[in-house]
Amino acid sequence: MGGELRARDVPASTDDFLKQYEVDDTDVVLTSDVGGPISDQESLKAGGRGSTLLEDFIFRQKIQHFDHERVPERAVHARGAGAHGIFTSYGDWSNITAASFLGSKGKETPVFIRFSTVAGSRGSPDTARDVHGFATRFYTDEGNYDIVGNNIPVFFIQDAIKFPDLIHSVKPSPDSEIPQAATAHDTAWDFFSQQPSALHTLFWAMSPNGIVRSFRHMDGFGVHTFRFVTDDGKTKLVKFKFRTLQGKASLVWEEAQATSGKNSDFHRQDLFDSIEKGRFPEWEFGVQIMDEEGQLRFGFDLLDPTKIVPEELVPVTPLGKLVLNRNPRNYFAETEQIMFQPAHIVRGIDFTEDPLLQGRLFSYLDTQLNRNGGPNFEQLPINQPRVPVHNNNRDGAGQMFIPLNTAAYSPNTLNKGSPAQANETINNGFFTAPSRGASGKLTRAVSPTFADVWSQPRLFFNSLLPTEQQFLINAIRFETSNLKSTVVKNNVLIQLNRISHDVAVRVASAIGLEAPAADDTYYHNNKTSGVSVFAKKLLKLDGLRVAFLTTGKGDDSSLKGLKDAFAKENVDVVVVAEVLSEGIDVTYALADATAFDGIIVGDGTKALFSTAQGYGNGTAASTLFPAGRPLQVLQEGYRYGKPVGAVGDGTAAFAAAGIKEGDGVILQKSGGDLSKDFLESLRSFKILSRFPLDA
Ligand code: HDE
Repeated sequence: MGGELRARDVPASTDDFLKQYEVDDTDVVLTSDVGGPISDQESLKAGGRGSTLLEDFIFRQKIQHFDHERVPERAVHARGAGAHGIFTSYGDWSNITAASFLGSKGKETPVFIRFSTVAGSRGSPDTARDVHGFATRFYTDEGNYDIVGNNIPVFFIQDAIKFPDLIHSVKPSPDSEIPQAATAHDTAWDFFSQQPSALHTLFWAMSPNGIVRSFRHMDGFGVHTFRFVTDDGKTKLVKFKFRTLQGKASLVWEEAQATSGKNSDFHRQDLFDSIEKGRFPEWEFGVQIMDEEGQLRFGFDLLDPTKIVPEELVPVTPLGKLVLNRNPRNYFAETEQIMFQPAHIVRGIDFTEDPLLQGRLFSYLDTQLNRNGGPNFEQLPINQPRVPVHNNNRDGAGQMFIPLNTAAYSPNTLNKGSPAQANETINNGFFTAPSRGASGKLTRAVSPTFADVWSQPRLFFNSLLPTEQQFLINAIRFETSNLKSTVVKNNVLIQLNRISHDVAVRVASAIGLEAPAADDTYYHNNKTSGVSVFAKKLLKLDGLRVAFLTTGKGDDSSLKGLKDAFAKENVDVVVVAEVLSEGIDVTYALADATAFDGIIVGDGTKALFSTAQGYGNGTAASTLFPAGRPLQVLQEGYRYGKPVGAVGDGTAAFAAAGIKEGDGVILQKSGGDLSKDFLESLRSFKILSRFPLDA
């Protein structure tokens, strides 16, 4: 055998591997599934008015295929969107890992990322408050490598055996199937308050990190500690991070709720449109690198997935950049059928003993078998590696290939010992880090090193801006206000009180209960960076949308200049008027504050904002539907913390809306240009000073 391992006839390492599977239905004749031309699309009946015949194979084939169109949706993370891209390594990282995709500077590896929410079903709204999935597949030249991570760096539980309990508690109630894609119900908080390992992740989810502006505006994390292994067997512990190069941004809760109704595809559309317009979202992929020795040295256990390693203690080493640059061509074939597994690993990367990770290594294969009805799902185009596959796995439902080797076992002589074991001359095989070992008495206990689950939620809370802390408290107030059980509510207060007496008191005041007396066992004043959403300005404004509210009668001489200035930053100006016509993008009937990141009122619009057109007074002008929509868009945009601006007599709208001068209220001075100030305000994204803090 030479170094060349020949496989199925698939092109290896092509950028666009999937092309060979694409089907173009243009200028062709309709056929049956087995290729016979179909000339008539009516069903076969006994007489013009007669019954349909069982004999009608064309009818049966079409309907039967339709009846089987669905596969089970993912048990969790059912709602999602994905895209193709490229990972480029910044360097040769063979000093820390043998992973080939990190083997040289500039090396490119195709990727597919699927983003998701966790609790909702496949048709649930995108802007539900939730942890967000961030699952990345690297189609490396040594096989597929998946990092099946989230936008929140920690997880609710420390042992995989509790996963069904967690998910049963957050999913809708088994009797009514309510609420969809939400944790604001008794079972979820019953679990969270009985299982305090959930608190840290819960705090992240209740903060702005749980209601991201888009998938492009969030980081991704591998969550568990993994191992890097070099060719000569040296190992390091690592934590993975994908840092968004757009910058982090989030919605506010009321806005997220309204968006769910106005555009339940909000995130999916943002991702798709950004890529279609060539504004490719980017992330920097990096690792926190730690020695194997002293795994408890930070005061917590590196195997505990409810802990972050603060970046002050171990900074992130950037390894490469990931760019998403192509949308799927078929949602089902690509995004729905991609089947990630934490066990999809490549040489140079190894697992750790984190009990959550260990359980996931079983669960994902099992769930794929269930979704696909057999073991050949890796043969689906989106799942195939970009390198040849050779082994003695055989048969099963939907086998797509024709294996020629009749000696489908190993060792064999009849096929010259092939497929042969990889070795140093013919590829290197996987290897388990030589540092790993196992010993100890069998036990079903949680490791005592996992016990403190309160200090890090406090670290998280301490590290937020005051307004973000307020958002978090308001979110817990919202969720707990929905609870019926006083026992659950009190249990929640007991847990919150272990993190912070202040938080417990502020939540208790809203739900009409008393917080317990302060319990300062876990109280401290430490802070860390990288957990806040709004502490840093956006790095890029790509794909943000600013409404320009106008009459559509051409009163707006400033519009062209504004559009040009915004286009330089890839910000879209969406012109809103009463009637669609040349230069008008949407009508007031369709426009809603949730669709925009900022709002500018154009010149000549005074009449549009006349309070005489307000709600309920029956004096709507002309076709405006419903009455007062322009005012409503402005007021709600302001309330959701968006920058608002006015040109010329557009300032009259502010008086009508009750908006006073202040941060993020940008008025065009005579002869001036508001674009610079407005763009600067967009970079802050939300005007936090508009949101009141508890006294
Ligand atoms: Fe998952 N998880 N998970 N999970 N998970 C699934 O796999 C599971 C966990 C994550 O876009 C399922 O293909 C168990 C942590 C993402 O296709 C299932 C445990 C993290 C996705 C499953 C966890 C994740 C999934 C459902 C506890 C972040 C979507 C369908 C041990 C590090 C991937 C499927 C995609 C999906 C099981 C915990 C992330 C049932 C048992 C921790 C991003 O196999």
